Amino acid sequence: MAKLSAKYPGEKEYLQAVQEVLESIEDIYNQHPEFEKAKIVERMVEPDRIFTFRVTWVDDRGEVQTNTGYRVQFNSAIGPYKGGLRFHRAVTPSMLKFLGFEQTFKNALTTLPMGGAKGGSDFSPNGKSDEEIMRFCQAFMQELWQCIGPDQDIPAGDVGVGGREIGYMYGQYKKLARQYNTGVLTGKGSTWGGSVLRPEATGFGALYFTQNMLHRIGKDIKGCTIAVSGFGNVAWGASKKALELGAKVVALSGPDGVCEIPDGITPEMIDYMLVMRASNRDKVEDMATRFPGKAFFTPGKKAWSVKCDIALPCAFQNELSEEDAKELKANGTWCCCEVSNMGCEPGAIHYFQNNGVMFAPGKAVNAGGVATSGLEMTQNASHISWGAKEVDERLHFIMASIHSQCVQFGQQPDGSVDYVKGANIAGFMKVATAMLEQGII
Ligand code: 2IT
Repeated sequence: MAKLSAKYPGEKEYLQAVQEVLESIEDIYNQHPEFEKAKIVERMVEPDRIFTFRVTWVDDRGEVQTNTGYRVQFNSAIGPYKGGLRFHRAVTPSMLKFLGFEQTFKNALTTLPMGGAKGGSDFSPNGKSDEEIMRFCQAFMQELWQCIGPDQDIPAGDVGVGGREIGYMYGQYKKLARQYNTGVLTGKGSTWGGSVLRPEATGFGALYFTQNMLHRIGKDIKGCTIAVSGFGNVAWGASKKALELGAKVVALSGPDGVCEIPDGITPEMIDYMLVMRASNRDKVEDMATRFPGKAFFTPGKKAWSVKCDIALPCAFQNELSEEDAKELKANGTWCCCEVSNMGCEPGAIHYFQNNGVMFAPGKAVNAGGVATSGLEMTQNASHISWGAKEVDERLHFIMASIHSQCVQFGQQPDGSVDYVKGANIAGFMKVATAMLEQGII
């Protein structure tokens, strides 16, 4: 860690993600001298390669705009590079390195053969028109297409990249590469190679994982109150499944504040989340405006200020601080499943773990998204498409398998499970063993 911090000073998110994994694997690493001999950790924390490129496009006023695009190909030990693209004003190499690093272990947990990658741009979709989004996606793909391929590197969506953006990028990829293999991107539309349930999969998978955790201790999610942060694709899928399982989503938040929903979210509100996402306004207040008397907006507050049984961070890294963790616990929260990547600050995780709040990390909880991308790749490669029942059954199986890997590697002497340790060790052992077997490369 000391060497890495000196080499990459200021890469806060990247160093944070590496530190968490190294802390978890320390004991098991020291039991394997062959890992140390092959310098597995030193090799694993460095991305295989990073592509950086200029993206220039013209806005609706005719002005020329320039952004920076990236693709971080992190690790290919267990399969081709796989991971999403993030379009957000705060994107930096540090952010994409943390996400690519996390993706490597997450993908290893899914049981599917996928390496880790991440990419994106400091382009902000906020306030952009549909035409501007299309022109940006096309300009971005003008560079990216040379780095990717269905057997090399398969991007998908992340924050700021959904079905619409994947559509524009796929269209441009075909023009440039003259390759018509749908498997080059996942999260496609369902009529042109996309898997049914891929849009829902991250949120659905997170709720299946939560159910697994609760069932292990003899509880059920039915009747529980849930606070959700964000109102994008992940928050949408999580709210939809929570409602279906009989839980009550009592809060949604955005960068502008929180909406309290005392009687619980309704199907109409869940549908409206899609409208809010497509508007590029990034304001959760719109929910309260649309549903007066049912959703109540407070500016500047987080979802963690609302009393709930279960907290589901579904938005952005470091969105839940130690202070938030304390507030949740004081209000009676007894479980937090991190759905966003690295959604909780280290202090929050430690506080939960030391104060009897069950906690599971993003790389386990949110892996249903990329796992269903893996199922989309399988369907594309076989030129078939599965129905919802088949995909959902596989997703259930994968989330149960991730949960049991966490239990296997995270079981504590007192019978409880350290899900952070479990997920990190299970993912690490799979990647490390594959790297060892493939020699010094
Ligand atoms: O963080 C993630 O796992 C994603 N954004 C999904 C990646 C994917 O390739 O589906």
